[in-house]
Amino acid sequence: MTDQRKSEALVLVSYGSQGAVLLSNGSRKKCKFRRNVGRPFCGDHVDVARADDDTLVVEFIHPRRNYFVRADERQRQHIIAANLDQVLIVIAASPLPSRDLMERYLLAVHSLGIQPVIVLNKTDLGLPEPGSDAGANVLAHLPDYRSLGYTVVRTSCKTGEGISELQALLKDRTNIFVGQSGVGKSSLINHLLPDLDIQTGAISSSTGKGTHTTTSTMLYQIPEGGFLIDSPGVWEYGIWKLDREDLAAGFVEFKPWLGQCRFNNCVHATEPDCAIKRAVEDGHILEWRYQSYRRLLKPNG
Ligand SMILES: Nc1nc2c(ncn2[C@@H]2O[C@H](COP(=O)(O)OP(=O)(O)OP(=O)(O)O)[C@@H](O)[C@H]2O)c(=O)[nH]1
Ligand SMILES: [Mg+2]
Ligand SMILES: [Zn+2]
Repeated sequence: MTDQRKSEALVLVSYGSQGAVLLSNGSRKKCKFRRNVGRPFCGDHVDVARADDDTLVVEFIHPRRNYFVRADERQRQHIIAANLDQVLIVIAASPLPSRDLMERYLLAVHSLGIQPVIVLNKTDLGLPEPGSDAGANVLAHLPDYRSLGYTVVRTSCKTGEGISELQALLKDRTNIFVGQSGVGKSSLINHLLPDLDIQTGAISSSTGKGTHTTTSTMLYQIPEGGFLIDSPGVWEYGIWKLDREDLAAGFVEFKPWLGQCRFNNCVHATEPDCAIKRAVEDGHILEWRYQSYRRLLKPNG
């Protein structure tokens, strides 16, 4: 390496040993990663240097402010994106959310110390009748999430509902869209950033390929300021093994009662004299949220 000019860059996409970065002059360039430097992820701030053959190489990964992860079946964590200000959890009436999906996402976002935004997309489809289907019930619970203090935005890529409201929430922040496959994350990004040619489900369905359109996490620039990250959809969002405190901390409405149980290691399950259970009985904590907490508690034993 003869040219030692270094510059700061933002990682747009990371494929393991290479990816693409956004340079401070606004250009997007291919970039190689080095094993001894480590793998940068989407949203990472890095220093890059120009090699003899004019390719860029990452020399340093700046410390991460935070990073969003998912866990696989063996509870190993995988970084999806780094340095986020806001996580937008996108759900829709089709495909319906799986049970406890929202609580898993909310726990993950709370663990980053940042605020989630819930986006109900495809409002043009209407809402299913709440009933025995857990997914339909998640949609019916949206007013409850609002009363818990979460921002809930209703959007439609068909009618344009909520797009400008969403735009205002995203501006000047680094945002990531997460959620099940097919809920419309890429479609929303296409609406928000019309100049971007993002592959959407319509393209893949016209070619007869499955519905998993987005295969890698990718960062886009918002012309008015800020960044938007599109992530591949999941069927089930896996959460890692959380300790008792982290789990309860993800349920914001538990807070006033924490520390008031008879046992200080109370997990608010079958223990006597539990302040959380009392709050549920007294109607201060929603029964369905408590049941969700109990289900999430189980894998932790
Ligand atoms: N009716 C309706 N359909 C929508 C809306 N938004 C997206 N879709 C359709 O939903 C399908 C999936 O959209 P995508 O944007 O690819 O979904 P995604 O969340 O990015 O999916 P993955 O990349 O697999 O995670 C496509 O056929 C879209 O046309 C909407 O607001 N209303
Ligand atoms: Mg997508
Ligand atoms: Zn308790």
